[in-house]
Amino acid sequence: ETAGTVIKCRAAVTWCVNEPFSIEVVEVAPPKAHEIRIKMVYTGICGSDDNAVYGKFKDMQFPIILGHEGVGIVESIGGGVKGFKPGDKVIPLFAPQCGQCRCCKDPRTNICTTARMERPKGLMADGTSRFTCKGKKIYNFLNTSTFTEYTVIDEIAAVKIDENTALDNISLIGCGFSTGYGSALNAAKVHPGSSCAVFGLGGVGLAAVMGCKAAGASRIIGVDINKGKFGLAKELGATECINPKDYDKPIQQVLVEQTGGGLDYVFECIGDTETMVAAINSSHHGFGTTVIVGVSAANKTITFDPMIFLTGRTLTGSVFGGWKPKDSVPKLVHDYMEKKFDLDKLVTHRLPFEKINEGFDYLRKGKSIRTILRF
Ligand code: PAD
Ligand code: ZN
Ligand code: ZN
Repeated sequence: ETAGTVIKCRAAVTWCVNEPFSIEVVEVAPPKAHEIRIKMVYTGICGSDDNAVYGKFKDMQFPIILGHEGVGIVESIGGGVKGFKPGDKVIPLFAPQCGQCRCCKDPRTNICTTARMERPKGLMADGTSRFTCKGKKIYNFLNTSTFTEYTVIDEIAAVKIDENTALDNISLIGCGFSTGYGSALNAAKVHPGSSCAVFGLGGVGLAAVMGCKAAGASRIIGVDINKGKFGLAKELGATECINPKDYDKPIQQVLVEQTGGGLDYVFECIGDTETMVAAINSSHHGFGTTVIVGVSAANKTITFDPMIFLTGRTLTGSVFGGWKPKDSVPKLVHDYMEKKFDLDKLVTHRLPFEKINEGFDYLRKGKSIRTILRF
């Protein structure tokens, strides 16, 4: 019986920017009102966690417990919690859904006003933390923090899934898969017969390729500087792959030439401002749409010739693939169980939780798509 008590457990703490993960014993306080405490079962490693290690997010505070793509089981609930009970299988939501704010009530967006995406502060809604280690307060990451055996999450930032769900790979629905897949289906609304290019063939970009294919695109061009990603990209639906390093001219020029003037839809799944501009310039005038999915570094900006938009191109972006998370995640889990899409191919490595640094090493060296850590 752990409910109501402080739990001591293992967590991967990031003490400072650029430092390896340190497996520590942390204290996890019981959930307060409208919070739930979750025993993590699996967590994936996403490109955003890596960006966070390098301090790419604005106003992020250390020491911190990173991780946001996970799945677990409710251990206990705080006062006033209605939608969860101990034993429920849950997926944490780095993009919450309060259901009450103007954005939650508007079908045009999935970005809940409580999300504060631009300024993650790393604390619970009451301004305090549930994690301590060696007497120090530890911050959370994107409302979730999954690199720990137990975490405490606001009830608006988690969702219950079917009790019969196999948990092995389902953590990917908490971020990478849904983000990429939804960017094609919801943000771009790719239409049958269209041409698409996906910049960056990591977990997110490959899921975007899957989304373009599911939407019936007839041409899907994968773009990556690591040709080791091309095999899987083609297996998942890319009709061709291009390495910008193989050309003397800029990649946007190559793409425009090869597509008779540019693409219908372009996805930036890298998080680099230069490739964002290249993506915009690869889209066709009059109707080309670019979707920014990658997260750029804090304080970076892009500039462009206004003629690009005057001549009818569209630039947009999406968080979590545009899915309203509480509504959509259980449906995505259901569709996965019904084999309507196959995200298992995105999982290239499995490791015990304590080998987290090895998992990040695979990501940084371009060897993995998704590593799943088990607790
Ligand atoms: P990843 O590191 O697995 O994939 C990035 C890919 O980009 C790799 O295959 C690289 O080789 C490739 N790449 C790097 N530089 C270039 C370049 N100049 N030209 C072409 N290819 C290049 O990361 P990921 O797929 O997990 O995440 C990708 C981005 O998406 C990252 O910025 C992450 O922060 C962001 C993200 N956004 C959301 C969202 O809700 N918008 C969610 C999850 C991840
Ligand atoms: Zn992520
Ligand atoms: Zn809301």
